[in-house]
Amino acid sequence: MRRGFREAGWGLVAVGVVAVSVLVTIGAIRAHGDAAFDRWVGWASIDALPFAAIGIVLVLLEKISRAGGQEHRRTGVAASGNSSRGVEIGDGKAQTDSLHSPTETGARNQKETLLTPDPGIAERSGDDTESAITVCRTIGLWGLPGTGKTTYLAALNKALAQASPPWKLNGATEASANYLSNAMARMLGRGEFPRATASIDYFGFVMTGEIQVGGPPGVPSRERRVPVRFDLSVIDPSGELARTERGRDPERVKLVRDLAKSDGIIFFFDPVREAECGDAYETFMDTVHMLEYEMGPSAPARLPHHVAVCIAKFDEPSVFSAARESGYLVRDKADPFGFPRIADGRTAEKFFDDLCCALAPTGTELLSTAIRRYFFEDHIKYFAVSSAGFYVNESMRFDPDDYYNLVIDRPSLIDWDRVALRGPIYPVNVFEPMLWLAAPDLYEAMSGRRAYKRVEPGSWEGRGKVRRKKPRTSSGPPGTRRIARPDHLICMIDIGGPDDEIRSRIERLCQLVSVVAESSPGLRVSLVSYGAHSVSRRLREEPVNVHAWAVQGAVAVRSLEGLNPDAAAEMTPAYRRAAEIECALAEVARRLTGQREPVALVTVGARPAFPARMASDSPTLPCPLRNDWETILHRLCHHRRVALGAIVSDHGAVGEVWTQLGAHAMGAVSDIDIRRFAANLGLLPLAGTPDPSLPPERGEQPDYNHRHEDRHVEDPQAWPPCLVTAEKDMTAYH
Ligand SMILES: Nc1nc2c(ncn2[C@@H]2O[C@H](COP(=O)(O)OP(=O)(O)OP(=O)(O)O)[C@@H](O)[C@H]2O)c(=O)[nH]1
Ligand SMILES: [Mg+2]
Repeated sequence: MRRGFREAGWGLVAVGVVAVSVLVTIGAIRAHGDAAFDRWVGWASIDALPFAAIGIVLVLLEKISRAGGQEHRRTGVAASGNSSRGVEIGDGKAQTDSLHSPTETGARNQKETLLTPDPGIAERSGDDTESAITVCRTIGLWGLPGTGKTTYLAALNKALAQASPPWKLNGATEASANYLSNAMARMLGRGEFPRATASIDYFGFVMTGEIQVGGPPGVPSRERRVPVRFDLSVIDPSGELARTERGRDPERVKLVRDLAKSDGIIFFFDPVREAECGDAYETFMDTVHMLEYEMGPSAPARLPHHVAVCIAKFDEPSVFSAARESGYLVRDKADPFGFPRIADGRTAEKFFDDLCCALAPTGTELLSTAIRRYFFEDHIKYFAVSSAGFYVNESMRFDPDDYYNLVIDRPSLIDWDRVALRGPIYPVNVFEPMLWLAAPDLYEAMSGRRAYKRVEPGSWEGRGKVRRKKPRTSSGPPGTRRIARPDHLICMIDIGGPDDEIRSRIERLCQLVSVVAESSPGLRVSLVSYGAHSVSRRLREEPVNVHAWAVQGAVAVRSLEGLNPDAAAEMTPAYRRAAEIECALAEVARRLTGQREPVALVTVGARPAFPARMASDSPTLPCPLRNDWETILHRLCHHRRVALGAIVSDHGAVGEVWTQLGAHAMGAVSDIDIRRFAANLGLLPLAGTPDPSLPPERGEQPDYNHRHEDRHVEDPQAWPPCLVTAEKDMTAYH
């Protein structure tokens, strides 16, 4: 009910009641005789009736308008016009939550009442927080180690600043304020992630801002801003405490007690960790049983907490591509960066179910059902969250070919110690779970105003995807075609596996380099060694190493001789199924950026590359850096002429990668004809007639009669066809 109308009504009642009763009383006192007195009393009754009726109508109208307001603003707290008065919880009892230990708030969930803001608040557009709706909440974070709980908190401040209109986050205590400024300095300033949490951290935060509610976006006359203040107590435990192995460890019991008393829980599910460890279901069940026990026998059939289920690290290439391929992505039309996201709620829930099913062998498929079994369905909401956000390059728009915002120095899949941020963070969906838990209806008001545009599943497929076109044909006169001679020989050697195999590979490569260096003293030679990703904490990792780059042949031979197979062999146990060819290729491609000279790339080894993502038909774990050897090789060959040669161990090379790496020349370590191999790559003149077993172009006679400087003006069509560049349309990359 409008304030002016209400005040006028009550004024009328007051004047009516007071003035008329005074008049009637005076009249009655002065009345002469019983008849006159009775007449005054009669007037008194008649006059009182309409004013009483007006009063009753006003009371009823007031009641109705409050009930309407309550329906729209269910947040569990009654607000007053002054936040310093504290808040009233549930039954109206004044409440001042301790920021360092959760209070009896769990019980409050069961008797959650509706928010009734001062009716004037919503109308006072642009008001400061003096008259804000104030909400007091205890939120617990729950998730296994490394699932991104602390990073989420550290990114919250940035997420709030990004909101429209922007929000503010302050520490409610000195320790919390210090935490916020340190986390900001660490993540935004130094590009570092937070350290692993040691036990249980308690924070007190004050979130203040405004929610725009009312008409549809862009209709200012119907919009209004509602100032809001959240007093949050946040519990951030170490993920170790969620693990079943910790049994009934006192710290773990304390955590469960804290969670039991909290109003809302943010549950972190990290698909990358789950693919590696597969323990989310088991630990969820264990903790949830402890929670049930803690709530006691009088608790309702399901746990009363509100749970925001967060699919963490949505920016991880394996997670992001899964969402993209399944068509879950949307863009917020108002987002200046055009970041893709997954709509909260139903869509995110479906994606969560998909991820759980994809990880089925580990039991994860049971997790989604278990969450719905232990919490009330309308108390659960799903979010796809990225605290690190997507990388934004100079274009200041999301780039589907370059969005990963992490730099991984050398981890296994879950070794987070050496991971840093690549650029500034733009958190995606970090504010939303917190807002939903604190004030669901304000969240609905905010999210209801968003306009999403669907990203079609195929819309980015042309980028980074291979399309085939007809192989190029030679334009030069037959038999006289010149083959460009590589300026640069790049050797990539696998230094994993049995000692004697490594030794034979090194010997063979030494032989090749010596032979070609002797014939072309100006040739530059590079040496890159690679092993396998560790993919688990138990396995050691041998990273890609560049031992020599663009040096003389003799120097490269010395580097090769310096490779120590004994030391390399010591690195066992190592992952045996694959070798990090994709990372070695990425390193080579990086170093060749901007150079257009023809190169020969010789790879020595036998193991297949790590795939970019988990494949259902392959047991090999994906590359932790999500490097895709095929894409890198395409790019490498697209920008310059690359002759590809492979020398494989005697037990044979496995996988398509070797077919492509040996596109122009292939030989076995034990019986390779080094001269012929080198000639097929254009590194040596080929003696004798063309090899009839090779495609016509490969067997053609290279022409070495040109001077070294002439190489760049040769017919680009004349280079031996690289399978990769010749068969695949690279225009899609531009
Ligand atoms: N790609 C990506 N990685 C993330 C993100 N958030 C966290 N990480 C990575 O996950 C690691 C662990 O994050 P934390 O926030 O420390 O995880 P936690 O759940 O607090 O871990 P504990 O304190 O050990 O329980 C970080 O060091 C990052 O490498 C994210 O949004 N995207
Ligand atoms: Mg932590």
